[in-house]
Formats: sequence, structure tokens, C-alpha cells
Amino acid sequence: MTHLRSLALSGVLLAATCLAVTPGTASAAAAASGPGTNYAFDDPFTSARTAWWRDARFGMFIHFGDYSNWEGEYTRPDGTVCRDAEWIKRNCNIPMAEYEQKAATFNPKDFDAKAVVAAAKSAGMRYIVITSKHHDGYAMWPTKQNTWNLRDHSSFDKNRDILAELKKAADAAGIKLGLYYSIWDWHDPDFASDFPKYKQRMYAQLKELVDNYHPALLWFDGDWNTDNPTNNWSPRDGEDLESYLRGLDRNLVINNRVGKRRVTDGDYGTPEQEIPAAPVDGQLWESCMTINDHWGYARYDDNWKSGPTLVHNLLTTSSRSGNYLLNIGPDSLGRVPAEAAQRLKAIGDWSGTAGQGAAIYRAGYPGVVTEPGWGTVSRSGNDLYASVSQWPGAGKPLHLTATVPFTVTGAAVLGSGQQVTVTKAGDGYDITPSGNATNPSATVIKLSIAPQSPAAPGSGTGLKAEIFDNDQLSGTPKITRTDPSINYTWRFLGSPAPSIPSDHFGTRWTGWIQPRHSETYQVTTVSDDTVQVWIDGKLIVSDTTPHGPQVDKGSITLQAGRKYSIRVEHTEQTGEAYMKLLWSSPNTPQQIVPTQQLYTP
Ligand code: FHN
Repeated sequence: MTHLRSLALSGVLLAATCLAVTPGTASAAAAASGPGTNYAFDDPFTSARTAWWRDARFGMFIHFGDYSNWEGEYTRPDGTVCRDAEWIKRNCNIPMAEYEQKAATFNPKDFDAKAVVAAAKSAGMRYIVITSKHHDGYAMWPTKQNTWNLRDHSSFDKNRDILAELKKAADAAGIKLGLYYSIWDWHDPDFASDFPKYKQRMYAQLKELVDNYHPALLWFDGDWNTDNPTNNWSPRDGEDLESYLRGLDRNLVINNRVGKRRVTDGDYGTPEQEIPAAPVDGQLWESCMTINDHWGYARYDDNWKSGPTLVHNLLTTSSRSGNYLLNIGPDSLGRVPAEAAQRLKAIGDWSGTAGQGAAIYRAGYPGVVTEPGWGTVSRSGNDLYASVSQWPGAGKPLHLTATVPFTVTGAAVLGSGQQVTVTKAGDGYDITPSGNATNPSATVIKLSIAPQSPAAPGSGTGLKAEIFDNDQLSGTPKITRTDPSINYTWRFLGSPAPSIPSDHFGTRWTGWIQPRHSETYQVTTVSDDTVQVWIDGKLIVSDTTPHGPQVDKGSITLQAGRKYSIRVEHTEQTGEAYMKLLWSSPNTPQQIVPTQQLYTP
């Protein structure tokens, strides 16, 4: 049973699609490409476009597809049982004909979008990401690109569209909807035999998703090098696709698996089943995790994470300026497993009690203290939220190590009137609550702090840029201009200006940099091919070995309000090109160094 529409139609469709876009070339819908293109049009760390995602901190991942119909178990012809969830077709070697027959019986008649959204709301989740197409290629919406989908190949009500139902319910509840899409496709014969044709079909499907469901976020997967079928997805494919999608909707938030999961791909990194030990240098991040041991539904999997564990994971990600994307796998009828719903509610009960959610939403890495052993500390403005999972014995202090001087102007246990004593002690503060923990997950102590007064915002306009059409920075610069910041993603086709070719160019930026805080700043570069940074005449970053997209960093102690000389030199030889200059400090969350703190010579 072929699932591509009739050849003539698919020919027309593909022809139409070809008119709309041919991967690897700019289309009317795609953003510009070629010399002079900078694919970075904002700073994801601070832009209005990503603000909802950064503030949200907590989302629901949903793995739901025709694989759910197996409920995690396949009985082989010899009677033995094979277990897997969304990978069951591949890992249990199910013949395609048998897999397709099973999909024809898929009938998630009990899928209730309002119930799914209510479960997310009950947890305090602010966005939802659902699998629109997983690796098995089965589309969960009525795609026109093939008949391997929930509308054309199932026993489901042909008048229903679960993505539309979910979009409507999410909008009504004020929750953003994201769509997961696997690049790797086990079903489409062109994935292995005619990759360009597969990509055209993929582009057409993604346009359907953007046009029909208006997702706030696209969560790509299946980007990695693998076989069976061989995955030829390349960094250049990622460049083309990301550019095309941003041409469709500039507000889209896109993860790093649109490319090859590098620091320069998409808007954020996607650690999986783990939480990074600290804020990730050079990129936002979101940890995705199962609530038991499977992404897709597996009826035998009772290894559910406890409520306190899930609360602690959420607090840990927020305290390191990350997002937590917690997964559920609806069963074959589309129902949210009761055990999952119960745990989601436990999280929401915790965050909704006594304002404890303030430790999560719009909160991030504290900067001014180190992470304690007794819990986590997150920061929102000049409030620290010490979330204590190991409550001290009566009269025993909780110690916080300070990284810079600050004063504590107030301390209170959320949900309790108990007294909290704060005393300066050694390298920081001792915090001594007088009463008991308020709950088994985490008791939150809110500390109001007064950091040392920052200098007034700067009035800079950026740095002088001298752009050379060679990678030795030799001779007279072809272009001299003022660059408001150093935030360049040129990728393969772009360059600093239309007159500069996309290979063999270089730039020298010079001027002054003005910190707002008197403290040690981490200077972070994202570069390809080479980079050097001098501040106050000191070489802070130096990576002169030609490299692919790479993070380098250095540190320097600066005085608030003072202007320091800065010189940045970047060269591009061939291939991709990137140059970003970020900074962070105890009182400065990671960001592209802002224009007003940069001055021309
Ligand atoms: O292979 C997939 C897997 O099935 C699941 O979708 C996870 C979720 O992020 N992503 C891939 C494994 O990294």
C-alpha cells in the first residue's frame, strides 16, 4: 500500500511545492540568503520573540502517534513478546505491512484536548509540544503530502483533527502550542531513495503545520547521523530549513535539532533525560524528560517519577536558567494515564501553594550565590528563592556562599510565619529558619537582596567594524561601519555585507566596553573559524585554530561605569561562519553584549 498520493497528484503537489520552495535555495517565503545575510535577527537570550519561552520555564511534551496503538508491546509470530514504545516498529522488527495494518486500527476516540490541556494547567505548564510526526513518518494531522496519516490511515473519526482540537484548547487556556517533527522518516521511500524529493515533501508538511496550526514553537528531532534508513541531514540542510521556517513566521521559536544540535542551530539546546550542571554557555536550553521510562505509552511501565522528584527537577532547571519539558504518553485511545495526571497535579499543587511558583517562572540562575547542597537557589530580579529539599535540624543554619557582596534586606518562608534569621558568616550567609519544613518536596525561603548599585545604563551605539575581504585582516578594510553588537550567524551563505563573499573574510571590531557592575565578567564567544578578544589590552579569548561552530570563554574583573578598550578579531576561511560576543556576570544574565554598553573609538 503506497501512501504517497497518486503519482500525478504528487507530481502536481511536488511541482507546486517546487514552485514554493526548493531546499537549498531561497524562496519567496524564506528569509534572504547569500552574501550580506545575517541569519541572527535577534538575541534569543533577551528578545521579545523568545520572552514567553524563557519566562515559561515548564512545558508538557506529548508523544502520541500510531505507535501508541501498540501500547508498548508486540507479540512476534513465534509468540515471544517484544517491548518498546515509539521505536516499536524498528526495535521489534515489525514488518511494514503488519505495522500499517495495525495503524489502520488506530482509533484514539477518547483523545480529549481539553483534558490534556487541563492536565498541563494543573501542573503549571505554560506550553505543550506534541509529536506531529515521529520517526515512523505517521502524520497526526490530515496532511496532503501522503495518506500515511491519522485522517487517511486509521479507524479514527474522519471529521476530527486532534492538532486543531489541541490548538483550540491550548489557546483557550493561554498555553502555547509547539509541534514536534522528526526529520528522520522510516516510512517515506524517498527518504532513502530520493532525499531532495523527501525534503520537498517535508517542507510542504511543515508549511501545512505552520499555516494550519500556527505553532509558537517547532521541536525538531531525528537530525542525527544514523542508518536504516541512512540519515543524510546536514548542517546546510538545517540552514536552509531554519531560514525557510523563519521566512514563514519570524516569531517561531525553534530548537537546535533543526540542524545538527550545535550551539549555533536554532534558538536553544535540548539535553535529554539530563539536566546540565550549570547555565549553558552560548545558548538557551531545555531539558526534556520522561515521567516514567518511556516517551510513548507503554502499559507495563510503572516506573513513575515521584512528585517531589519532579518538583526538584523543575527547580533545578530553573535555577540554571533552563526549561523543563516533561513528557506524557497518551494510551491507544488517547487518554492521559492516571498516574501521569496525578503527578502533574502534584507539581502544580506545589507551585500553586504560597506563591512557591515564583521560584520557577521568570526565575533563573542566581549569579550572586553558588548552588548549595541542601537544595536550589533561583533568582527573579532582586529576590532569591532558596528551595530547600534537605531541611536543617532545629536551630541549624543553611549556608549560602556569596560570589559578590550583597545585602539581605528580608527573609521569609513562603507559606509559613516562622522567623528566619540571616547572619553574615564566612564566605556568605547563614540562614536559620525557626520552624519546620512546609512540605515534603521543597520549602522555599524568599530572600530579598540589595546588590551593589549598578552604574546607569550606557549610551553607546556599538563598535567600529573594519571588514576585510580576506581572512588575514590585511590591507585596507573593504568596509568600515558601526556594528550595534556582535551577533552574527552567517552560516554557509551569509557574510557581513553583500560586497563580501561568504568565504575568506574577516572583521576587526574596536572601541570601548562599559560594564554596569563591578565584578568579574565571563566573556563568551561563539565563533567559526577563528576569534581573539582583547579587553583593556588583555587577551581574554584566543582560538586561532580554524574551527567549526564553537564556544570559547574568558573572564576579566571590571569596574562599573568605566570604559575599557575592546578589540575583537574574527576570520572566516571556508564553510560556515559565526561570530557572537556575549557576557555574563553575577548580576548580568548571559546575553549578547548590548549596544548601549559598547562605544566606538
Ligand atoms: O528517538 C527519539 C525518541 O523517540 C524521543 O522522541 C526523544 C525525545 O526527545 N528524541 C529522540 C531520541 O533523542
